[in-house]
This record gives sequence, C-alpha cells and structure tokens, in this order.
Amino acid sequence: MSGEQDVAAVRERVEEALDRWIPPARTHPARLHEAMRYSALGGGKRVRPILVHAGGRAMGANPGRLDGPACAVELIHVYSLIHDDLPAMDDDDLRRGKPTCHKAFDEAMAILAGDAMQALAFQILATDPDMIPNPERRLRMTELLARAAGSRGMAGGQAIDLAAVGRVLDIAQLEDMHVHKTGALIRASVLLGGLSADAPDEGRLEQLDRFAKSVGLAFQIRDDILDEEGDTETLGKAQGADRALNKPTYPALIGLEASREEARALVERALSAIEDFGPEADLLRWIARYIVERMN
Ligand code: GRG
Repeated sequence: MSGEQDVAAVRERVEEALDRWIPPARTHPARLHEAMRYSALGGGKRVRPILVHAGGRAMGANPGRLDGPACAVELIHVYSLIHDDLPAMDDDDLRRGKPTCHKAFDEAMAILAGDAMQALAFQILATDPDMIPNPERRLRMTELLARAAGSRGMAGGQAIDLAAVGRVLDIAQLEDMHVHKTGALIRASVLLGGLSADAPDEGRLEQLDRFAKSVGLAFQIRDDILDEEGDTETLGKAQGADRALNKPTYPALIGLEASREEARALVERALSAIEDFGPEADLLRWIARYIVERMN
C-alpha cells in the first residue's frame, strides 16, 4: 500500500468514527447537532488523527484502539477552529472551503458547537469501549489531552497569539506561541497513539515525543509559508510582504527561503528521533514529509 492509500484509509475510518460519535442531525437539539456535524464531517486534512494512528502503529497498537483517541483530538482541533473563526478572534468567513460555522449558523450556535465538541472529546476517552481498557492508561491519556488543550497548551497559545497582535515578536516568542497553539495538540496526538499500545516502552514514548515536537513546529512553519505564498499571490508581492510584516510569521522574521530550510531541518530532526524504529514507523515518516511538502 502506498503512503497516500494508507493515509486515505485512515482518514476514511476516522470520518466514519466521527460520524458515529456525533449525534445525528435530526436528534434534539437538532440545530446544535447540525452545526457540530457541519463543522466536523467532510473536510480537513485530518493530520492529527493520522498522527494518532501513525504513533500507535509505531508502538504496535491495534488500529481498533486508535479511532477513539483520533476522534477526540480531531474534535478538540475542530472546536478550536470554530472558536478561532469567531468575530471575537480571527473573524473568518471561510473554513475548509465553506462558510465558517458562525456564518452558516450563528455566533451562539458556533460557540456551543465548539463547547459540545470539547466535551464530546473527553466523553470518548472516558467511555469508548474499543480503546485500551486499562483505567490508569486511560486516565493518563485524558490528562494528556486536557493539558494539551488547556491554558498551558492550545488555549494558552491562542491567548499568547491575541496578546501579540500589533507587537513585533522575536523568533523565540514566535516559537513559544506555536509550541502552545499548534504544537501541544500535535504532540498529544502522537503520544495518544503510542499510549494505546499494550505495554508502551517509556523510552520509545520519549522518542515519539521528540519526533512530534519537531514535526509540530515544522507544521506551523509550513503553514506560515503557505499563508505568505497565498498573500503574495492574491495581493501582489509588495502588499503580501507588507501584510506579512503585520503578523508574526516565520517568513516575516527570517524570510521565505530560510523558513523552508528550517522546516526541512526540523523534519530531518524528527526523522532522526525515530531512526531506530522499523517499518512500523513508516506512516510517521510519511506524515512528517507530507507536513513540509503539503500545499494546503
Ligand atoms: C480558540 C482555544 C482556541 C484555540 C485556537 C489552533 C488554533 C487555536 C487556531 C487555529 C488557527 C490557525 C489557522 C492556526 C494555524 C495552524 C493551524 C492549526 C491550521 C489549521 O489546521 P489544519 O491545517 O486544518 O490541520 P484542517 O482544516 O486541515 O484540519
């Protein structure tokens, strides 16, 4: 099976699992369930669920145990996108190629859909009958996801981001923002996979964590590069560069070519963290490369 087919199969099983976990659109309260399904189903690259499956496979976990944690991280991610798109935050009209949740529904429903998704993520970790049954392990996984999503993780990263508006950040401050805002959930994804194995070796989990830290930052740098290229394409070179200077990004701070080089170097560092893993880590290797080469 090629990397693309492998990833397509993971996407499909996660999509089906999300469809089962999110209540049907016509069930009470229907409008909220519609909003949740609208935002969570049929879109997105599903990078975090793929990382759960890839991390789990690298540690020998049964794939059936991975769909629950994969859905849980994707729900946290989608909730963050819905809230990030609100007028109080980024005020975006489009997400995943369609109107944002608050545009398709309304602001109140978008807030509630995000809230309910966050709750559902933890409901899955607490109740999924297919996940690893060991209660201590499940508690550890729950704590891991809660910390990654919370004030010292993703939500904290968003607060750092909001505080940075209109200020000039140096590279260390920019990295600190990304480590929290996107890096924490990416790290948690790989580890939730690894923790789903029967008896995961702590040393190997540590290697997975080093892999995920580098991949998380590379993901963000690639995101900044894609933004910069998009801005330059749509606004023209001078305006694109102007706009980039107003928001803290890697290309704005160190330039496009140095950003590309940094993303490549981070992926190499990620790959070297797991170099003694066998072919069971090939999906992890594939997704690391995909993250720096992706075009959306
Ligand atoms: C509102 C608590 C709260 C947090 C928001 C992650 C985040 C924090 C906001 C997302 C805004 C954003 C554009 C961040 C840059 C990187 C990123 C997370 C992009 C979107 O993730 P992808 O590319 O999206 O994985 P898809 O749609 O493919 O899932």
